[in-house]
Amino acid sequence: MNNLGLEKLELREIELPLKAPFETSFGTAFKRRILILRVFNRDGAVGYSECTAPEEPFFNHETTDSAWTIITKYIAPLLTKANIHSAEDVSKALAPIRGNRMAIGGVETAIWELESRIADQPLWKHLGGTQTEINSGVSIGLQKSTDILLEKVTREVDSGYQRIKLKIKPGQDIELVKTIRNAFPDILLSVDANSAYRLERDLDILKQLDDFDLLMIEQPLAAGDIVDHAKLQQQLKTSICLDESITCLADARHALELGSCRIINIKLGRVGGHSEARAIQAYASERNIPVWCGGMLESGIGRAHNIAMSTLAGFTLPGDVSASARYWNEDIIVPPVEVSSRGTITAPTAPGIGYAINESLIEKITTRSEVVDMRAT
Ligand code: OSB
Ligand code: MG
Repeated sequence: MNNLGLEKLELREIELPLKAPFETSFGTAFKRRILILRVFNRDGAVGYSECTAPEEPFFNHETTDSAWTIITKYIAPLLTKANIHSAEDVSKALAPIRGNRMAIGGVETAIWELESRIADQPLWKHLGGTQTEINSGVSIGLQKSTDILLEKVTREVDSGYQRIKLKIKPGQDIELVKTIRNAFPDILLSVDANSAYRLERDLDILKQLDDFDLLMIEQPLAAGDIVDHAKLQQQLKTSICLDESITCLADARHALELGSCRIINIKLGRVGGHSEARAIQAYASERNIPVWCGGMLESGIGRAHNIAMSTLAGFTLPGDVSASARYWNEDIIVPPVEVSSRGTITAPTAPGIGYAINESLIEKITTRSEVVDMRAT
């Protein structure tokens, strides 16, 4: 028995060229190979989502290809056998799968979207969101020169974004942060290292970052180095924010109990979907730990899910959810995500993710697809 009446799951890989390459400490993305999911129920209702797994296993272990395999071979069959009465049941049913949370999150968020459409309400309300407007920041990749970086930061500050995040790595850190801070003494500024530093080797450099009044230093050390992050936090004035280290509520609890961070970045895919994201923000909120919504260079569908999640009360800092036009010439949702001159995004009023889907564009850029039957036999 399956009250949501799940009948089939469609996977599509689409290819979207990025307007400009995006460089982090772990590599450069030139285009995205994005897995778009569509779940159908017996009454013809549909739910859309995006799996946030990147092309290569450098951010975490997952990839577009690994997610495809895990979804078709394990997630769909487990859900077919399970008793799925509501979207809240999905993550429990998938608990036997170790890791692979971006694959799980892809399917889980599609089922939440389906359920909100059946309930005829915006996904953000269906999740319990209360903020009708979310605060938007930008993440700016490593650049060829500090002059180019300064130009990019200037453009984003001028368009109204509320917080600027700079990617850093060893050898490209203090000098660029100093330049941006001198040019913009008052902006909310943070840095993201994507695990590029090591405590014993880099403590001096990391301590120098304390001079720039940063809002946070995101994920300086390796994902598993939660003890070293705690040691580092004790020696810094600046708050550490964890991204890669937090894959579930238990990780958040461990990090907060150890004192490994004072801020948490929540990414829907990384934590396995809306239920876990909601649980983490509630847990953090009770402990006065601010959270914000991270990004994985999503297309409009993933972006819309991020907007819905960001309306939950615990999301008190500007996130990395920015305008579609920063990344895409043409997005797969209509209208694209737009950001006001005050750096805000208004939560949509239509049911589900609240944006129309450009099906013909999706069809045109699909490179492979597969449909998995989910009817119980
Ligand atoms: O660590 O936040 C990150 C992009 C790809 C992989 C990891 C990260 C990022 C970003 C970009 O910082 C955020 C976005 O605008 O989507
Ligand atoms: Mg990050």
